Amino acid sequence: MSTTASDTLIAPVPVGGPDLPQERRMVTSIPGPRSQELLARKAAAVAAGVGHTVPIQAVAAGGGVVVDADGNSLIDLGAGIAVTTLGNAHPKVVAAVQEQVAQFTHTCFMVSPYESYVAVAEALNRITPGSHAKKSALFNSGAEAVENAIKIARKYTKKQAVVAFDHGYHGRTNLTMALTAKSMPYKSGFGPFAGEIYRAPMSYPFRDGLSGADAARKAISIMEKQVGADNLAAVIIEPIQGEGGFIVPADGFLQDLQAWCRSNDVVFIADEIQTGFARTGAMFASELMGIEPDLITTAKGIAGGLPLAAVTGRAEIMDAAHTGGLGGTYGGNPIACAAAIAAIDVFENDGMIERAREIETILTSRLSQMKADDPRLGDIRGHGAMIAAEFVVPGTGDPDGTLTGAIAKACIAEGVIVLTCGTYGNVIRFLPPLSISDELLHEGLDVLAAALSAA
Ligand code: PLZ
Repeated sequence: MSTTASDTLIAPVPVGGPDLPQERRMVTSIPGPRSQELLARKAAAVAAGVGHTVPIQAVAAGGGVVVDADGNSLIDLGAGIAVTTLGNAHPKVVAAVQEQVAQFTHTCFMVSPYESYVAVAEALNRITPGSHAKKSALFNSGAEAVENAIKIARKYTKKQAVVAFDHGYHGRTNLTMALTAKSMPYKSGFGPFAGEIYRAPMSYPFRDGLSGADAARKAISIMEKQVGADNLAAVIIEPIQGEGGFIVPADGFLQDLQAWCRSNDVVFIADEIQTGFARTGAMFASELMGIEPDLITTAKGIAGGLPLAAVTGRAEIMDAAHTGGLGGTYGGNPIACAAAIAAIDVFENDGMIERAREIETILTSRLSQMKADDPRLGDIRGHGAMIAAEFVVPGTGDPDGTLTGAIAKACIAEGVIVLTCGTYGNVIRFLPPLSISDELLHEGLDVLAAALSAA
């Protein structure tokens, strides 16, 4: 009798969450037979445009690992792109979701309001930077939050233009594609894009060598000369850029932009979708950068893995949209809201900010050591559990995307999930869940170091 991959299923699929064995365990090469089976079905059934980075069939995750259907246990240095910040299947999130799903799954907040949506709004108004009066509105995805922040800013200012930045990423919907900088793979062939979007240069200390003040002057000159403050509704920027390469602007850049926005009736929007919720060693990266945005968009980490997003900001701006002008069938779904209340409690009370800082120390010291020994490592940067290594061609400093891709692939083959980013694809980003142990983090970095020397 012939055996198929399905027959060779490893003993029962483990239950996810922090009780999963915290180990890197390779029982097959990647992808193993069961994962290959799923990937073949994916290729046949799922649109080709939806890619994947790690060729496995995930069946459980928690702590600092993702387990696949073949029994491999991979070290998770990606957290599903900065989503499972407090750990996958966190027990408090699981309990909150189980309780809510048995109570009611949906009423539509715009039809019959419920308490958890209001409680999430209250929590966001309290924990986002600034002591001014704030209000919030809830949505499903980061892109949807960004769309709504722009709608609100336009309605409030009665102006239309929006400035986004080089290397910026804000989503894949039509308006957010226009805001996103990188053509391939996010925009290519998908135009025409939304109008009245302009782009300004980002402060990128490793590549532009400019002070924050000089970089801000360049950006402000474009806003004044190419757009005009009289036409400009909003400036939107990630306080630390995510997909664009974990670019940390020079000191003072964001403060100068914000000051200019304040004196020109321009809404300053911080997109904290990737940086939010303890990720950077502060509840929000804006705190690290010394800014208090007028509006802030959040998603990803907000609800422990459930889809939820928000716009939070100055009450007078948030209230500019007329009743009925904001919303959506699922926005602020009760299950996602229950998860967010549990998640925010963990972020505030279970030492998450401190843990992000500990992870920063481990990541930056190990990576700086590697950089000292290897000129292909051009720059190590970031904050908290959001740290990146930028790879270059020694001598010229040109971006080395080929090397970066090869290293990432080698890490995944050895059971370490790493993600790349950057306009030139030459950045490896580390976004571990804060629930990862020091031991696993070090082991992941050992694998990276070996991949680097072998490359
Ligand atoms: N703004 C700053 O990081 C999402 C996208 C991955 P959604 N980043 C991961 C991919 O290839 O699609 C993101 C972000 C910032 C907005 C978004 C968009 O959030 O929830 O993916 O819509």
